[in-house]
Amino acid sequence: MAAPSTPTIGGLRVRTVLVPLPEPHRTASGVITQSPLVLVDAVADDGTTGHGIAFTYTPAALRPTAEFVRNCEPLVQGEPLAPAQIEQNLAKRFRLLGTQGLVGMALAAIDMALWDALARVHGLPLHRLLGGAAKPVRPYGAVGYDGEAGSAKAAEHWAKLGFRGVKAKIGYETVAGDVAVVRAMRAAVGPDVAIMVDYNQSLLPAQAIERLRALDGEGLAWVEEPTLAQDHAGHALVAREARTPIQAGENWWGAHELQQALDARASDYIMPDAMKIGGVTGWMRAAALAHARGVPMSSHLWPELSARLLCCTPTAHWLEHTDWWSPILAQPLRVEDGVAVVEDTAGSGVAWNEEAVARCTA
Ligand code: SMN
Ligand code: MG
Repeated sequence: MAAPSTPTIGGLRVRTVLVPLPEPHRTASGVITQSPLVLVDAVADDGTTGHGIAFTYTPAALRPTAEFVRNCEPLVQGEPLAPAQIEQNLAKRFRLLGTQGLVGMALAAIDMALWDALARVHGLPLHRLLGGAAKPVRPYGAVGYDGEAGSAKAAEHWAKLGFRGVKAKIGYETVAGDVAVVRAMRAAVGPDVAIMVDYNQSLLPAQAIERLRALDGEGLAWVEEPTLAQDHAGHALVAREARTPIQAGENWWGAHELQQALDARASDYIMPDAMKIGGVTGWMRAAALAHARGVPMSSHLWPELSARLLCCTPTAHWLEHTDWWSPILAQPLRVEDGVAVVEDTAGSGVAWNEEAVARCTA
């Protein structure tokens, strides 16, 4: 039987939304009250449409990123719907400029939309298009920088929903503050729920080593980004000194930076961000590197897409669960009995709730 022919890319549709968070998400490095998102639709010449998301963190980057995606349309229009080949073409096209920052965010959203379209053309869920099969992926719930009582309450909320892990933002004024928050959460969730903590790059390596000494006895599943994300040597120093596993990766740009971080032994675990790592194409390269070195790999944001990608990740670890973008999605990720439900529907799991998109248009 002949395979269906590959359609060509007809064009890109680009929209911008600001999705308010139900509650502000505080970190040691700033607060997030809304999600500025660039919604990218890749339309194939047979009408099949795939969807991708760029999260720009700040509204200041929203329109420039959208504009950059629009400016990329002539570079992909009329080309075969072959995302890995398009990635190579665009990487070459932007080699002199570089593919980090807004460029990387735009290219990743295009990559996500192209893979989603390809999966839909073949009538397959993304994980099956990539040769994987649905498997249980454990999500953890997000707890903000909300003090002892607030963090314990949020952790208890996730545990009651069946989540087997919770991750809190820490980096309080003193290490005693960090320890108090961890202990309050432990008292709220009991011994069987994993607790992770995230410093969001707020410490110097020497400070991190000191704080880790106090936290090492608390049974934490990991300590995330204790110091600057791009300081791989600093992270490696902390990882060598700490008994608790170090986690990092959400701010590494592309598989090459991930490889440099692994070479530097910056982190015991890794958690690439589907956008900063370079979309589906970048994720699969990262998964291969993690596999080659036996490093457990979790995800950052993009829960619907990441759940499918973790099904194709040999060292899959935890899924970061956030529902921030659920309002604009037709089918947000469901969690049942502490496990993410990976539906067997065609695509990457991302499709729009058009009414909500219209309400959030920015
Ligand atoms: C985070 C997520 C989204 C915005 C800011 C910070 C975070 C995490 O570091 O790990 O979830
Ligand atoms: Mg983090």
